[in-house]
Amino acid sequence: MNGFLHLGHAFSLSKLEFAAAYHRLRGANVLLPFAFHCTGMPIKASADKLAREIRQFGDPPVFPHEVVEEEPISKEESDLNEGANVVPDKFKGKKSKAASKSSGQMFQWEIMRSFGLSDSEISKFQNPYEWLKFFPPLAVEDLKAFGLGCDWRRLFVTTDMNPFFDSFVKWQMRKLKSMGKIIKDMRYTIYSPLDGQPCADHDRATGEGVQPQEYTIIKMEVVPPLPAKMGVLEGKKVFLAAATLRPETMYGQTNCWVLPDGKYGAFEINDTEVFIMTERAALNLAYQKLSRVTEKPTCLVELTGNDLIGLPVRSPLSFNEIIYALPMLTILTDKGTGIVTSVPSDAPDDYMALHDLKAKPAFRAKFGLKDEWVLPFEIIPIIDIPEFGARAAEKVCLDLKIKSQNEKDKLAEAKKLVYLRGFTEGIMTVGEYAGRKVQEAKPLIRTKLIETGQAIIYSEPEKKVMSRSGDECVVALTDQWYITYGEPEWKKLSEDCLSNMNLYSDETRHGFEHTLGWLNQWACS
Ligand code: A2H
Repeated sequence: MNGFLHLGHAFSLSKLEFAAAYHRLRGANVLLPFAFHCTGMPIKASADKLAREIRQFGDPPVFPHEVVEEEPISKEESDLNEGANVVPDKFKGKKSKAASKSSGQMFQWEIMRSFGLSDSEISKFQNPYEWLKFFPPLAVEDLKAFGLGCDWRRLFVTTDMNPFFDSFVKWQMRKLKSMGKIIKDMRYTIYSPLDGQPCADHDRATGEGVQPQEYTIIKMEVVPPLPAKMGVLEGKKVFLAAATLRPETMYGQTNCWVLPDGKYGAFEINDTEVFIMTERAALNLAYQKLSRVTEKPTCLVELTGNDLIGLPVRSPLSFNEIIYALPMLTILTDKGTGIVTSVPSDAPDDYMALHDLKAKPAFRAKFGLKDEWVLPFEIIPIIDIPEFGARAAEKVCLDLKIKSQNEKDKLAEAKKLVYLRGFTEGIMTVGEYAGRKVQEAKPLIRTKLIETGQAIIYSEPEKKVMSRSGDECVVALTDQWYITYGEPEWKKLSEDCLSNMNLYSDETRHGFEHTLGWLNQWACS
């Protein structure tokens, strides 16, 4: 109810309307009630967004852009502004090219105007309860025009606007809690810093279905003396923070990678330790209790990749006691920490980038690399993969005739091949777990690195997520209430219940079975 009903609502509702009318025609006494679901973030986020615009641009607001009259809204924009439910051809409001281009979103004020609200009315909608008073009666008019045969005496809205409904929800939650079905736990959750709370699927403008992706951050200790530019870090323990999905490969490190033009910073993790990484990674960590100041990264010095090239580091498990930071041109600054540890035996990207540096003296000269940072470092065999051998990345790069680190498509293919076969069939040939399968060794090595303080857990959204409030989400480690749907006994009861139910199509039954199958602990609020 953060806007008018649209054709999608009519479509979904048609199934109920047709079924109700059909059974009524067959003589059944059919009850079709109706309710407005107003719980959750869509309304609150829209109200907050409006309040922010008024604070920033006045009431009525004067937006700082060129206004284009009568431009129909595009499909993508109307998807983004799903709550606005603007019909492309009918939209005759004003909208800003600048605004939609820069953020991909309209101002909430403009969405309200497209509903036909006057400037003097719009301001009231900063109060979320206003939406619940305004939209449901208009929706009832539309539903009547649609011909919906429901019993209008059985109509309600959710939320604490409705004390009866609210009491029911409270009763239900207390009952579940006393049965031990609701628990509190710390979890990695997609989170909107602007809203100050978790950002669930329906609270997202983009990134529906995106989950937290967990990495291991390897703490590569920078060997003193520190270069002049990092003087302010004197007395601290400074680490290059490398994000990896393959902690079991750390025996084979030959160097680490930085993006020459990439922006990095030295961020305080606690009173003694400083991590060098991208600001984006520091922000995620700050929401995971890994920042001197909670939820706020504190940067002691801004750096570029060029400042880091040539830094000597000591890295956990590495057979090479000291390795160096070298340039890699394909590092993404919106993934991991922007620092990558290099294992050329098992990572095709690492193999090709090191190969480029070794084979091309001009390339080394371009970045001012000393030969001794590069040339002495050879592939270290650490994992044996059937048919691929112990230098799997090299073999696959040669087989696919990859010529440089810039052949992205071929490298992606190589990576897939090595990663899958390595994980499922690889055997460790070195270290404490030599002879064990990679699958088994991986969690053991990871746990050990974390327990000994040589690595930490890091999590970030697997793809970019934008909240409906308009900020980019992070992964936060939050205290959350969960309903324990996955509990074996409870699940069994539900499955028994389902098998006793009379459903009208197999598709529906399979849908229920599928969901009961995966549904585990689920956040509730
Ligand atoms: B992996 P996914 Cl041995 N830009 O670690 C580019 N690549 C990055 C990155 C960034 N900002 N941050 C991390 N990575 C790399 C080891 C390794 C990795 C081996 C084999 C395969 C492999 C040693 N390099 O990754 O896109 C890091 O390299 C292939 C799966 O999140 C990290 O793990 O799947 C991996 O990419 C994360 O890639």
